Amino acid sequence: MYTQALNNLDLPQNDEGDPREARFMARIDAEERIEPNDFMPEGYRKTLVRQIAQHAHSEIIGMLPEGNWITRAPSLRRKAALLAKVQDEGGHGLYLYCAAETLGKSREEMMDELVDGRAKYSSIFNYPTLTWADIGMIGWLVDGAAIMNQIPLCRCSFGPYARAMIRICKEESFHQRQGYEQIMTLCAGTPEQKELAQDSLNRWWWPSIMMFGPSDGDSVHSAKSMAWKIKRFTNDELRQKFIDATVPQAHRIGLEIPDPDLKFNEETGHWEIGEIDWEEFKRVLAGGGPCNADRVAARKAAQENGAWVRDAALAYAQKRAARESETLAA
Ligand code: FAQ
Repeated sequence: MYTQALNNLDLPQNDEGDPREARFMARIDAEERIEPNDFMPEGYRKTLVRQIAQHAHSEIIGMLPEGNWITRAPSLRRKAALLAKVQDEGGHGLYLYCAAETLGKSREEMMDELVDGRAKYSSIFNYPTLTWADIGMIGWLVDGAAIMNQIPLCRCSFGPYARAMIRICKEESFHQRQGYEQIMTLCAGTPEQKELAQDSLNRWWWPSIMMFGPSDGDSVHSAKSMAWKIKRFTNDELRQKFIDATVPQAHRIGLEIPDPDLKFNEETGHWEIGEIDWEEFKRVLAGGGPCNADRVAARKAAQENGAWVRDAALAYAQKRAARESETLAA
């Protein structure tokens, strides 16, 4: 109704000659939420499908490095927390696939793209979890980076994505807290335990910094995504917020950031980091990270092993629908 009313307004046409695009931009500028059945430019729809699907895949692939430690957690309490966290990540993936489906992309298509290697997912999940400390480090750094990036997405202009992000962020905040608590515990333990935490920080720091994506000058999609209010901050702005929040947390528990060029700029009030190894980032995105092949193979196996469950659920649903229509006809 609302869209129809807007479509009847006599608004100026935009460059591409479709008056609906000008109305759409007016709604974006007025901070209105765009819903699945509303008019949207094709570029907006495609950008959302791309970002939401990549985000969903990241949550699902992100279950693998942590799942690797469920059977080896050092206590029942740690095991229960890790199990719950991995399940939360699975839930986030499912909300996000639903949000992408509202834009006309089927879940089957998204899954196929993931298992045949066409779809991207976050670079961070192509690194291995070698020690128990890596589990705490993922909570502290990876969930920490994820919430820094995702809290602004709660204000994304596309309704289903923004609403999914509200619940996701609540859970990710809890994950970050429990990860930091795990690392604090190691740092307050024996020298060997503290060394485990430092070694893990040394391996996860730079990949976490890279999670925010290419620097602003190289980000292909940021300008459009910011204009459409899908993204509210640039990649570098979010990266800086994360660095400023995390460096003092590391220092508080006696850990050293593995960056000889790290310094605090008194004038700007920000921590400045050394050069990011963008060659490593590109290599991981191109499939050459330490675990890319394993991650995709694990998803492919899960997809194949779960085929009978999907077939059985479909057969049951079809049978039930047939029975219901027979009852109605009788
Ligand atoms: N990894 O032009 P931009 C989590 C790609 S969830 C891989 O700057 P954009 C939860 C990008 O897709 C973590 N690819 O792109 C958890 C594009 O490729 P394309 C995931 C990357 O979209 C915690 C190209 O580079 N979070 O951790 C990466 O404007 C613990 C050019 O880049 C989200 O997905 C990367 N790091 O900005 C789970 C949040 N960075 O499509 C388990 C939503 C960039 O042209 C355990 N996404 N690329 O082929 C976003 O905010 C954005 O998509 C960015 C990238 C910021 C990731």
